[in-house]
Amino acid sequence: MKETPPDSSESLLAGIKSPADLKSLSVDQLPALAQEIRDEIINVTTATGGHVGPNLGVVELTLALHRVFNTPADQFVFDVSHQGYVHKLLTGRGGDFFRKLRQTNGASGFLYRNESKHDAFGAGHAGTALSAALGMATARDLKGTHEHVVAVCGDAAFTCGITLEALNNVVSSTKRLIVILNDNEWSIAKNVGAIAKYLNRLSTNPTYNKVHHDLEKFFTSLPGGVEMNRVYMKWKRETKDFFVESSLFEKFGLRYIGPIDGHNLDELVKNLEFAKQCDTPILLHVLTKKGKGLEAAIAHPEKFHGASPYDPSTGESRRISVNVAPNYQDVFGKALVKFAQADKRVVGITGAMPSGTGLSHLAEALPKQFFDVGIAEEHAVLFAAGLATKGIKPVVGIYSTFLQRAYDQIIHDVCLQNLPVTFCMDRAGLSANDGPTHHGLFDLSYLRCVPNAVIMQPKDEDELVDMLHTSLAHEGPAFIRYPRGAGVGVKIKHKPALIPLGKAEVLREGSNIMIWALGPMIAEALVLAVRLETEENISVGVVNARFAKPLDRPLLLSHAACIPFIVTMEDHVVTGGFGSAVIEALQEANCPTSVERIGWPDKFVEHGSSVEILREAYGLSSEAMFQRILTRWRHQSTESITADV
Ligand SMILES: Cc1ncc(C[n+]2csc(CCOP(=O)(O)OP(=O)(O)O)c2C)c(N)n1
Repeated sequence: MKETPPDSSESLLAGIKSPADLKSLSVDQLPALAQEIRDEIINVTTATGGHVGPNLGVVELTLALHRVFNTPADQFVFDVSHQGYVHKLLTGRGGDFFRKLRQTNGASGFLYRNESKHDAFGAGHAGTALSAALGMATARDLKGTHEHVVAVCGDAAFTCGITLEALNNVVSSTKRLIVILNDNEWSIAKNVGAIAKYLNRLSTNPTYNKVHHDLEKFFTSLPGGVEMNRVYMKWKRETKDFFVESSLFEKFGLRYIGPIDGHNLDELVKNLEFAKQCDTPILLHVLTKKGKGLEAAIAHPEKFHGASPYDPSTGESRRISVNVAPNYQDVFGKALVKFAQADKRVVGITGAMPSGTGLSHLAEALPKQFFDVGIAEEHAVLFAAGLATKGIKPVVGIYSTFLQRAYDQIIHDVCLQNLPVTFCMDRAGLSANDGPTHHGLFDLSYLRCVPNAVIMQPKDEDELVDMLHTSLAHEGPAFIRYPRGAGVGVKIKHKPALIPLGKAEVLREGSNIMIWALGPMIAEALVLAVRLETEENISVGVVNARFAKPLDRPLLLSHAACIPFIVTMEDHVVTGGFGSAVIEALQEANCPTSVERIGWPDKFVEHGSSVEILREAYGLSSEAMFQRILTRWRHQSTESITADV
């Protein structure tokens, strides 16, 4: 591993504490600074992992933005904001803070308004920049101030519905907005759909733009040329492409400039200076190379979009797998291939996440039964609903956090019509390094209240396959949640079993306390049960709840009838989650049984070095849970003795 270069007076980067320091450098120094920034990003991410490719691609673009504009007075809104490392390095977040990227007390992997005054808008989900920037530009106009607002959007952001909704509103909302289309042709995988094809045509066939540029140049060179150019622009709009085709963006009323070489600082600065003076909304189409400066990242753009710690010379992951168990997403992807081979009606749908969700297995094996719809979760779910009306069995592979975007489609289109769509929600639970935009901590709460939704969580990878099998056989919507990473290492049965809906599984009997747990919390519950029994002589049972909805009420009520204390455990917020479902069921049946809910609090949990560190910080370490259950049990026992007396 390369050593992280020490801060030294010769290092240009070390001397940059704010964008003003960048502006004090000469133009000639910028290429050297760009190199230092690339080295720093590579050095740091080899150890921490992170969004390597996207950031290496925007070094010059970000330098040019900070040369031309003045943050925080001017405002940049980065889409997803996963490409914000360079911006962080230029806005006082270098050195040790950046070297702890995505770690506890280090820089977040995304931008946050509370991390820096230079972060005008936080994000982690795609497609929000244009809309937010338009809101900010409109607020500026309403307030009569004059700062610049710049939205920096990747090409895949234009596959998002919200970006297109914002585009539709730009000219009716403001006259001054600068949009950077950072086009590297990649989403996480290769960008997909008609817009990707269109952008490719636009960037590889600059004739259109050249004709316009030449005419504009010609008009502005004439006496009274600025006015003539204005008339020409108006005419161009009104002739409706009769003379030369205008770009899609011009049809939406934005001025289009491009394609611009995104690694040519001089060209970038000139075009940004021009954009700064424009009195119409303008889009600069900037072409960049994802991973520029790191061979492995250029060769493997998908892997290096978001990489785990790696060896920069080989590109190989440094993560030593101590766990021989396969990842949940691979188990899901491979199982789906088998179900889809056996039944041609089974199809898989992803919103631009084929490898992350494991659907790449299906894409390779059965491409006709696989759909990547782009970063379009709302469409993915509605598309699935449409497919389901015709007897197709759609499986939407999606991260829990990104399914949030399709909430109305879940309610209005899938569940209301009781359509048999299966949702496989990956990354359900804490996603340590990525932080609050990526934790899958809300799905039980937002799904539990929707009629017809069946919600399950497997205890291991074998049960995941059973649940997929059960969902595909179910005549209505089914949601399966499972965590990031490795399963527990159990053998997967040759023939999957159907699980009766709403049937929990007792893993361990107990007479004092019964722990009802979901998913990965079951292993924790079993450890606690043994400890409580051996160290404290408390008899503790454990239930694999399997279903958050429908809950196994008969079993729960039978426990409540003879066991005085129930503990629920979930990798989810307690507010409205699984534990709340248990309390509701007991309350409806008038059971006075005490319940202790263990889960994440009603807070946005920050990023951290590991799940364990965050669990510790929130009182969810094994020891803390042990003490909590014990304290509550003792308190309860004392109370019941007092009551008896
Ligand atoms: C709503 C949502 N869905 C999926 C993702 C996962 N995701 C993160 S970045 C990304 C691709 C972004 O591509 P692009 O905007 O072109 O930027 P690039 O990384 O190529 O610079 C995706 C799909 C997300 N962040 N948000």
